[in-house]
Amino acid sequence: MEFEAFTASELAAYLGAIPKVRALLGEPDDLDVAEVGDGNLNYVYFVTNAKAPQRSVVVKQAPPFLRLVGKAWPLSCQRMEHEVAALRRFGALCPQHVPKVYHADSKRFLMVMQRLASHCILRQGLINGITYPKLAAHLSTYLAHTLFYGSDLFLAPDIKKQAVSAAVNVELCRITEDLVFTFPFEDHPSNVYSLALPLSVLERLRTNEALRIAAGDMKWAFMNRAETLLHGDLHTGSIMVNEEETFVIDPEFAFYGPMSFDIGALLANLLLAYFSRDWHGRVDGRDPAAYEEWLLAQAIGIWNGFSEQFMALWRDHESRSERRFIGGQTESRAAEGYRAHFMRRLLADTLGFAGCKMIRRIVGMAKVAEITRIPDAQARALIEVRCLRCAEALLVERDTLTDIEQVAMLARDILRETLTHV
Ligand code: SR1
Ligand code: MG
Repeated sequence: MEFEAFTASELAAYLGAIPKVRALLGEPDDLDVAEVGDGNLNYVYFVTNAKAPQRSVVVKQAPPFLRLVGKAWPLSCQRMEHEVAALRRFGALCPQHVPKVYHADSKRFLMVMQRLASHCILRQGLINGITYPKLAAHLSTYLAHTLFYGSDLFLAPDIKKQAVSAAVNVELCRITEDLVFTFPFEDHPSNVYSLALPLSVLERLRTNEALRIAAGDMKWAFMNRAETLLHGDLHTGSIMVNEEETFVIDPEFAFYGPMSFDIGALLANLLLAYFSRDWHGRVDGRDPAAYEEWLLAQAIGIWNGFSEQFMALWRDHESRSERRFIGGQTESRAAEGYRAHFMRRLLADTLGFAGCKMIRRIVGMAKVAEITRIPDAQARALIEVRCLRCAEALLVERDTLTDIEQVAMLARDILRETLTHV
């Protein structure tokens, strides 16, 4: 079927014809429809009963192009099926952190999902300097459960291989391969640089051999290590929060890839918030230091909480299963040794992916609001240079940064450095 964007009345009539959705929303004539999407890919509508505003849903529809660019960048609408399948799978694994899907239509490339009306996008919350007391606990739980239960540590090998094949997501993986791992390291026409960013800093991304090798390793890992079902785009714009709850939305980039890619995306975005805090904090008239430390505490809490819960799920599963990943006579010591080795590698890869994700947000085409909303060109460039220095260190030193506290120290050191060339 050809793609057609709905008018408000068409969408209201469409939803009214789906009994389950009509039961949630009420009569089509009472519905207000507002297009609110500000993401890069899709249309997003809030549909609300004007007489009973608590009766509200989100409708998400994939047009046959990248919204950020328009028809000049065609994309298949089938991406919506990946998103629906991933939301359902993650929702089954971690229902407290994933919005409900009420209805999906693969012919209209849309879905109807739970409206999180009392939550805000985490990126905006971080720009506003809000603390969320349960954030690290919630995100570490989400990561541990989704990453463990999609992997060969839990699934039977035949089921896992079928799942890998069903989740192949060529088009959206290609976007990541290009925009995260390739173009930012080249003089590519899609790159967008802020004007005050020194040329020497850009040059370094292209010529620093250690950095290029590290980024190449991460690209290879992304393309070849089908470890588990990933969210695939887990930045702070894909998370909705309030004081009590945390939801992970928008998994259209889901595919079987390296576990550390999701954790790295989250770490990268916390670090981007960290390095830009000085600006946003001072604009608000607040001392940024306390919030900077809160951001680092989230990074530490997410990694530590994730690794504890992931190991606990792994141990618990093996204690009850006949199938152990590391079996044999020396089973228990070898298994614990392997788990420790596994987590060290996971941290190193997390840092490598975080580095790539930070670099792409500074020099690539799709940026983040905590940086782009800084109107002072010099202040912005200074923050960008710090982000790039941190990203480079994460990539190049990923094997020697062996615990997350060291990463926090690295970030603090870079924030305190006097930069002379901006
Ligand atoms: C061209 S799409 C740009 C970015 O938006 C998404 O959120 C992904 O991060 C993608 O790379
Ligand atoms: Mg998205």
